[in-house]
Amino acid sequence: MAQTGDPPEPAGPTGVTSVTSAKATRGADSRGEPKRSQASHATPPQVSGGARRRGGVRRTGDARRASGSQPVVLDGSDLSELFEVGRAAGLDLVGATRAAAWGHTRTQLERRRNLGLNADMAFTYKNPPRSTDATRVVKGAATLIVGARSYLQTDDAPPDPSIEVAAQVARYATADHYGQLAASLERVAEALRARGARAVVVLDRNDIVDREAAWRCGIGWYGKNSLLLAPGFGSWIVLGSVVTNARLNPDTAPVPTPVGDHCGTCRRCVDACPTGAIVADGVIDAGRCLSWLLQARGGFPVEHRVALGDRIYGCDDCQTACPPNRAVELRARRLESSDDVGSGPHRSIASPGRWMDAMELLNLDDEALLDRVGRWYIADRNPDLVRRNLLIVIANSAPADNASVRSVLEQFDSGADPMLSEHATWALNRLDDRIGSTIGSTIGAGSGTTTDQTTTMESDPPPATTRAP
Ligand code: B12
Ligand code: SF4
Ligand code: SF4
Repeated sequence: MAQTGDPPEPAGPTGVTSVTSAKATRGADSRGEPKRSQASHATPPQVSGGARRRGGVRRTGDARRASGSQPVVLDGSDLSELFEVGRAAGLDLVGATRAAAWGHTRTQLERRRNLGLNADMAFTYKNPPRSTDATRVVKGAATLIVGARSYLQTDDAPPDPSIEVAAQVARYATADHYGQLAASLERVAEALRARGARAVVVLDRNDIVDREAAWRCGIGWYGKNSLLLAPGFGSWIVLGSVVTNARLNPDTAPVPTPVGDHCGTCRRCVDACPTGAIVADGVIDAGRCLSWLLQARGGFPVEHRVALGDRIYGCDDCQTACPPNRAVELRARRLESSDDVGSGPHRSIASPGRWMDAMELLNLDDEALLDRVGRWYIADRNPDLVRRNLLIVIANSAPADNASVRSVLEQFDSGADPMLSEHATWALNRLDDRIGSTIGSTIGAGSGTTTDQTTTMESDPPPATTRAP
């Protein structure tokens, strides 16, 4: 069983184990932000991960209770105890850092917003000074205790063959991983409150930039796909924090060392992105990212409809292409087959809800459809945005000559909603084009040419619409 604090390191994607990235060369700023130059493989002292132990929590800490204006002070032993609470409650990794205004992150948000890279997303972009300063969450915030929960899935089963048109859900959305993470962090917050501190759980909202908190705790490194990868867990983790006014004792609970870059010269995620949304190392153009476009209001950009493929919610391509992620998956499968479930990310989650029946969903009424996609972020809870996505998935994946599929699309084509009608028109044209491509390929193959128009279409912009919208 792995000891806490020593999750195994993944092999560097290129065999490079100590690399100074563009980001890593950025030194400490005037606010004393940590340097990103430490390309250390050593697990930082404040991170605790690996095996999740169950059972009671030893009360070994001697945190001073808050009395009047006296702040709660956390020694190293108190932190260990709080980490233990988190692990017992289901966290795979937990770390701590001091709360501070993150000048660099604020600048990044403002810069990317000015460049329009946030598309029309609000989230952390809405108020960068607020989402980069934990004292806006808790008055007098001094510490962040950050937790990560793995959502690695080792069972990547193909869709049930009885589903005529299978729509794919990204792995993070197949179960309530955020809810489970929040519940685990809440146990840590309760333990802090029991010591007299204020403590609030934040995750995946506008409050703070979750990854920066985790990076500062030494939980992982920033990948070129912008995701945070934890040694031994990869990027299959969701992140959240407990913001508290309890202070770290600088002598016994030193600030951790961030994990150095492990990407090296690898660029697999950049190359794998179907829309070229990774526009610079660690920078995503949300206006091209399928994960955002599936959630955004309005029409789905025509130029990215073919690239959407069969995705109905979220996109995992820049993660499945990632060598450290693959290594983590392989290792987890090996552990499963050897019954050694005591170490590493061993949560064996079959993929419930990873594949959905697109035709069935499209036939549901508003209430039933929203019920089926329950936890997903859908702007204004507007079910037509889900239908919009389904129409594209069907256009890309349904058997092109299936009469019943066409008849459903024709109903939307002539329906009252202009957005859905336009997407249905596009879908019917796409089916026509796919039939044309198949015939073209067959003729090409028969005449000895190497034309493969179907393949080309998967990466090229869609053909011009020939049907009147
Ligand atoms: C907005 C948002 C999105 C947007 C934009 C994503 C983006 N990259 O900005 C959209 C909708 C596209 C999105 C998609 C996804 N998201 Co999202 N999203 C968020 C949210 C709400 C805010 C992120 C944010 O503030 N971005 C702003 C920029 C400034 O932050 P950043 O990208 O981290 O920027 C840092 C790096 O650029 C780095 N950096 C700076 N210089 C350099 C230089 C180099 C060389 C490098 C490598 C890095 C680097 O420093 C910056 C910060 O200081 C967070 C939750 C939260 N409250 O934080 C979840 C969050 C980031 N999302 C998450 C997830 C799971 C996803 C998806 C995987 C879901 C899916 N399967 O579809 C995809 C992944 C797409 C991708 N490649 O990013 C997780 C990520 C967990 C992880 N392991 O990193 C988060 C943290 C939610 C959570 N609490 O767990 N998301
Ligand atoms: S989530 Fe998909 S579209 Fe977005 S950056 Fe990753 S691979 Fe590209
Ligand atoms: S695929 Fe991307 S995130 Fe993964 S190691 Fe390579 S460059 Fe880093």
